[in-house]
Parts: sequence; structure tokens; C-alpha cells
Amino acid sequence: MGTAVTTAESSRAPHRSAALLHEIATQLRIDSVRATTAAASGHPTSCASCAEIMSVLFFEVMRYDVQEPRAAHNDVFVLSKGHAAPILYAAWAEAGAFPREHLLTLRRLDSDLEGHPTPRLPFVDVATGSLGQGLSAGIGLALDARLLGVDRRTYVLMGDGESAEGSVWEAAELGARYGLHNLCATIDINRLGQSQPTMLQYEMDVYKARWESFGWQALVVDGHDIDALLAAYELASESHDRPTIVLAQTVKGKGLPGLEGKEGEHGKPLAPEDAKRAVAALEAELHGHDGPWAPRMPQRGAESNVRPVGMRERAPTAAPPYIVGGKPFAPRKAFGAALAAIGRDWPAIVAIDGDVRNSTFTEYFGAVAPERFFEGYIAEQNMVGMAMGFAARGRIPFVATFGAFFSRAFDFVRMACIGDTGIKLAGTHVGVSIGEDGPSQMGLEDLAMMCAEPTMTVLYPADATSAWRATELVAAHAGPCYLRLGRPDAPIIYAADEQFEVGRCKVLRHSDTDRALIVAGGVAVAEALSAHDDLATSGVQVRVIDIFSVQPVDRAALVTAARACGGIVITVEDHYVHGGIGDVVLAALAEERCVVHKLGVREIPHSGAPKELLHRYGISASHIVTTVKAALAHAS
Ligand SMILES: Cc1ncc(C[n+]2csc(CCOP(=O)(O)OP(=O)(O)O)c2C)c(N)n1
Repeated sequence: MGTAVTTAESSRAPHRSAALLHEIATQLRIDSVRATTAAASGHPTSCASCAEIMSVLFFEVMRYDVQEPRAAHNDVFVLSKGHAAPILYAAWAEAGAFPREHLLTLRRLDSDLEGHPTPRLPFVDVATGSLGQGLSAGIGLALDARLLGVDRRTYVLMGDGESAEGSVWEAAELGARYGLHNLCATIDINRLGQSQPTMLQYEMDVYKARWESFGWQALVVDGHDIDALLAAYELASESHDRPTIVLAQTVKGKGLPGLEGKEGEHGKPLAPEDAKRAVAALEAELHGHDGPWAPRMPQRGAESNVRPVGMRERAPTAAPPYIVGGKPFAPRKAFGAALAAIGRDWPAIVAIDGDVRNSTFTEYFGAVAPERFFEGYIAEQNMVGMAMGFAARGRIPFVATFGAFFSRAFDFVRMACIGDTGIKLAGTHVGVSIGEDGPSQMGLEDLAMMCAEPTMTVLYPADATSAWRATELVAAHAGPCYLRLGRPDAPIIYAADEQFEVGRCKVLRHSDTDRALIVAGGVAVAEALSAHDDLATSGVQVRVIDIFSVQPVDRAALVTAARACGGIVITVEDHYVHGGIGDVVLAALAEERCVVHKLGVREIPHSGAPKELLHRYGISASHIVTTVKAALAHAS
């Protein structure tokens, strides 16, 4: 088994006895079997393989206050292999967080003990269950501890099948890059995935070589040997320069009669009769231990007043410096300036960028708060995962990259939304208006993606002033947010004292004789205003709305405006035509007597000059004019 950590290597102080920890592991197995059989679903064999790991971590290694699970001093545990939720719940019940009987409510609609963990539970920081995400969250949690100056440790438990995910290796690289010695991950190497053996099975030497090559201290242990596990976690805590991975060789279904190491049993609860037999066999191993077992409390020293960073301890604002009619300015650049202005003295704010800081302008924040700026390198999944970890502890993490590249991190975004985790995503370089770089760099489906999440707040500012205010708004907003930020310089249309709100649009042009409503966002707002002026010269009055808040959308204002304009509506957006502003407006007006014409990008675009591309793909002022005229002709 490679270079194994053995009991002999540990010269540590006496631990809670191995016999006792073994007994707790047995109890955790019993609870996992009972709960999954009661639920008639779940993953008992995935719980059974990690019972000793859980027992050792929760009842010997980790220091935490059960009554205050998110206290800044507590060691943190992330169950990345979220399908083993029953054993996580069993551990917390054993620690005294709630009565053991409650475990039998697993997976019921009226219970927070869901199939996979969510932060609805006070002891869960981030939602897991989509494999490959927990380590990234662990990095955010470990960096948060470093920023706070507390010596808490972060523990992450992964599956071996799970470690095939590329995101795990993004996280592995970054954890080493930041020298996170306060981070310790464990892989439960039980040889089996869901439908087949894992790629590496029990090739422990290969695992070790890989993790070491990524810069981690890698310790191979027998994952059912309590003393060996204790020794490994002790060594992990002694690392001063790098994170540790405990490579725990285990047996899937360990301790469950007839199921040990058996293929084809993943995700299958035991039938009631089999469960009875398994529980009886496990209970025979118990020697009358008298739980619940109090975990070790954190040692509160000089820093005992440290609290998690409060989400809204202070929400500073600053006046945007842009002048209406003045020099055009890019929304993305205004975002960078606003983030630096509000974040400089606001400790909750952190920023993570994917090697595009001079395009997203998070470099401004990096210059004023370098200790809270984290280069995420070109690893977008990990960036969003890190942000989840930060946000779980009350920080306000801004993740910035080109809007297009959030698509590769969308599963992380999805999981952040499941956890109602307050990540703040800033997507720049959206639409064809980025110009010459061409379609690979253009965010053209980001609105569809982000608006698909019902709890995601999506703001799309049209100029620098509103981009500044949107940055402040998302920072102060508790839930997940997406900020869509145009690349080119845009005319300044709002005065510094203009008030913006989530869920409110802006009516920019209106008259008593408006015959059509144009709803635009971002770069298309200037096109809509230009179309308005053009139409006015030929005697056609139109109303122009800057949507600003794409989700939630200002339905009341849209309905009022659409009615005032005789039900003729034209939407314009620098985004593919499906799933963006047009569809949001259509949905808002679904019960109205309206005709909605959607102008958006309908084909794969080409490189070119921004203005040229707006025209080529049908979203320029002249297309709006033509569409309005055709719609009016058709209606008359
Ligand atoms: C990203 C992702 N892909 C697929 C699944 C479905 N799934 C759930 S558990 C599992 C097998 C996990 O195997 P492993 O990581 O070895 O964990 P074990 O249960 O063996 O401890 C799979 C494929 C998932 N939850 N997430």
C-alpha cells in the first residue's frame, strides 16, 4: 500500500481510545443503514466505507462547538461526496446537534435532512452532491480562516470516483499555490464508483504520486485503521507550508454483511429484513458506549472575539464620477472602479479573477486591497467553488471573468443557487459588441444561463454610472447575483444621483403619444435611444426602457408601458435571441394583449468591429427603426 502512515509513526499525545472511536464508527454505520432503509433510498455502502474517517474526524481530530456550528473558531468539514449525507447527519446527531430519532426523517419532504446536504442545515456550509466541488469550497473556507487570523482547520471528504473530476485538480493546484496548510482533504478510496470500479482502483502509489506532484503532502493509510488515521491527521496538522491529502484505502460497504467490496450495490438501501440483520451484526460489536459523544471544543485564545465576517456589517457607497454626456466609459471598467471604491475598507469583500484582471478591471481592487484579491488563474470552476466557501462564512466574494467562461462553471453556479450562497459573478465581454476577438470570447448565452436559476439576481447596466450602482447593489444583496458588463465604452446616460434598485427598470423616453415600446439592455440601450431620435424625426414617438434588472424584472413597469404603447413591444439585446431579455419581457407580458418582436443574435457571429457587428446581427438602431415601422404598418 505505498508509503503508508502507520501507528508507529505517531508520537502524539494520547487520543480518545481507538476502541471508542471504532465504536462510534459502528454506530454511524448503524444509523446510516437505518436512515436509508427508512427512506427506502440513499447510499449506505458509500457511508459505510468512510465510517472510521468520520468517527476520527468528528470525535477526535476536529474542534468545534456543536451549538454554534458556524463559529469562526470551529474546524470546518465539507462532505464533497454529498451522497454520503446520511453519515454526515449521523455524525452531527452523535455529536448532539439533534436527536438520533430525527435521522429516520432522511429524505422526507418535511425534513431538512435531504438526500444531499444543503446549508439549510446549520452545520452545512455549501450544498454538495454534484461531485468535484467540495475541495474548491474548502479552499475558500481555508483562505477565509487565514484572512480572519484564526487557526481553524478545514477538512474535506471526497470519493475516489469523484477525484476524476477536472475541478478537483483545479482546486488541488490552487490549494498548493496558496500554501494552505490549514486545509486537509481525505479521499475515501473504496475502489468502486456507481456503476463500475474507479479508474485507479487501489493504485495507492499512483494517487500519492499525483497529489505530491501537485504540491500536497500525501499520506496513504488504511482507512479503517483508527490509529493510522489519527496519525495521518496529526501529521497533516503539522504541515506549515502545504495542504495535506489523506489517501484512505477503504472497502465499500465495510461492515455490512454480504456487501463489502461488492459491485452493483451503490445507491441501494438495504431491504428492511437485510437492514435488521446488518444492524444486529453491527450492534453485536458495540460495547455499551454511552453517547452522544461531545466533540472537542475549539481552543479560544487571544483571538476569542473573532467573529465570522458579517454580510452587512457595512455597505458603503461612493458617488460614481461619470458625467452625463461626458466621455464614454466602459461598464466593465466602472465595475472595477466601484469594486475598489466600496471594497477598499469593507473587509467582507474579496475578489477572485481568472487571469483577466486587466480586462475585468478587478486589478483596481487588487491594488487597494491586495490581501483580499485572489488570482484564481484560468480555472473558472474552482473560482466559483472558492467563492462558495467564502460566501458561506459571510464574505462577499466577487468572481470576475468573461461572461462566456462562466458557462464552464455553470454546475458550480447551480450548486451555489441550491445553497442560496451569496456569490457575486461579474461577467465582462458580453455579446457581439466585444468585436474583433470573435465568438469564442463573446458571452451570448449568459443571460439564459443565469436567469434559469430562479434565485439568481441578474443586473445588466447600460452605462458606467449604472454599472457602478449595480456593483454596490449586488454587494449589498444577500443572495447569488450576476452582473453583466459590456466591454466597449458607452455613453453616460445617468447622473450620479440617479437611484437604482434591484427589480426596477428605467423609463428613458416617454410621451403621451408613444406608439411602440422598446425594451433594451446594456449596449443596446444607446441603440434604442438613437432609434428613438430617428423615429421622432419622422413623427413616430416611442417609449424606451432600460431593463437594468433582468431578474427580477420590473413586470409592473413593463405592463404599464406596454399598455400605454398599444401593445407593440420591441426587445433588443446583445445576446442570443433565446433565453435573454426578449424572453424575460415576453414572460412578463404573457397575460397582456401584446405583440413582442425580439431583436437578438440569431446565428453564430463572426469577428469584426463592434459597431459593424451590432449592425450585421440585427441589433443596431437602424434595425430597431425598421422593426418599429414594420410593426406599426402591420398593426394599422
Ligand atoms: C458530477 C457528478 N456526476 C455524477 C454523479 C452521480 N453519482 C453519484 S455518486 C457516484 C459515484 C461516486 O463514486 P465515488 O466518488 O467513488 O464515491 P463512493 O460512493 O464510492 O464513495 C456518481 C457517479 C454526481 N452526483 N455528480
